[in-house]
Amino acid sequence: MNETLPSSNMVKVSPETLNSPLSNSTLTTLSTATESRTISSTQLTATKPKVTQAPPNAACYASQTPFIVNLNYSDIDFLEENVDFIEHLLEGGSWRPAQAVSTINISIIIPYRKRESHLAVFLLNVHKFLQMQNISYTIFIVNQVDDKKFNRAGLFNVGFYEAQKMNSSHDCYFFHDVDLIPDNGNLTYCCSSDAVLHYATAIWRHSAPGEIKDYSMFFGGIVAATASQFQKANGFSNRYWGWGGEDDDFLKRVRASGQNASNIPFADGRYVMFKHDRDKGNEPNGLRMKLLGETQKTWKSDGLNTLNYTVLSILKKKYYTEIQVSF
Ligand SMILES: [Mn+2]
Repeated sequence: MNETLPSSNMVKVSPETLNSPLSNSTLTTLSTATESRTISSTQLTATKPKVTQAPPNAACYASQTPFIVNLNYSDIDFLEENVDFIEHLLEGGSWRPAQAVSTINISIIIPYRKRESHLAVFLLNVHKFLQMQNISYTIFIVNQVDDKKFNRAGLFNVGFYEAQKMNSSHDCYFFHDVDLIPDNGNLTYCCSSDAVLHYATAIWRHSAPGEIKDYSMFFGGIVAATASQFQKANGFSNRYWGWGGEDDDFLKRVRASGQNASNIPFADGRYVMFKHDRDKGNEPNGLRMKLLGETQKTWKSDGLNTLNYTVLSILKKKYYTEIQVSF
């Protein structure tokens, strides 16, 4: 069951809690963390691979508009009647600015199953957040409608493949959880040709505002890649059913394919995460450590090139394009 949304529409984190960016951030290649992971940077060992933590390029940091995260909406129909920027959306949750600051065209890919209240809050905030940046984008909800265990990584692959078919001009893909809401108007969504980017590095929980956790040693939540970077890594693995491991696997693929991984700085990658119980059908994957041990030899023959799924329908809704898929 999802947590009740607060009546206040503003939850702000004080800047003081964000003024200590990490100088020595690393990413793990094997994670034993649960969803409430609280590992600090000092607990990481020197044997773990270092990841650069620099802004990918200046164009990614152009936005200067304050952004106030709004957690007040839980009903998608309510948005339609009350939120003016929704009117300017094109069919299927696309938007193009009148005066684009760049030619960037972003696909936001959301793996999804039965999270209606999170989706409403996500749409309210992320449409507004992206429109402030004057970039073209489309939001894709990849809805797993079968009864199998949830396959977050497989849904990312499906979303990438289907989004490419629909919009071949889209060249920047955000692989984005539905329960992470951006909380920094200066954070701009873009891809870097230098590295696959990990965005959600500083996460505070909706249930515990003010307490910011450092996720810069992980590669989950939100990552951004160009089409060619994603293809070069052969996408995500299709073999992770249930919770855990697929994000670490993706980091291994990025590296195995000779590419860099980079963190958005801790001071910038701020997100709100909704607390939620374990979803039915997304129980921890007991095979994940075994699978992670095999990535190095299996990544070329498991991924985008072995994707097997059925699209039941593609619905161009007002706020998003929904791809209903079964594996
Ligand atoms: Mn979650």
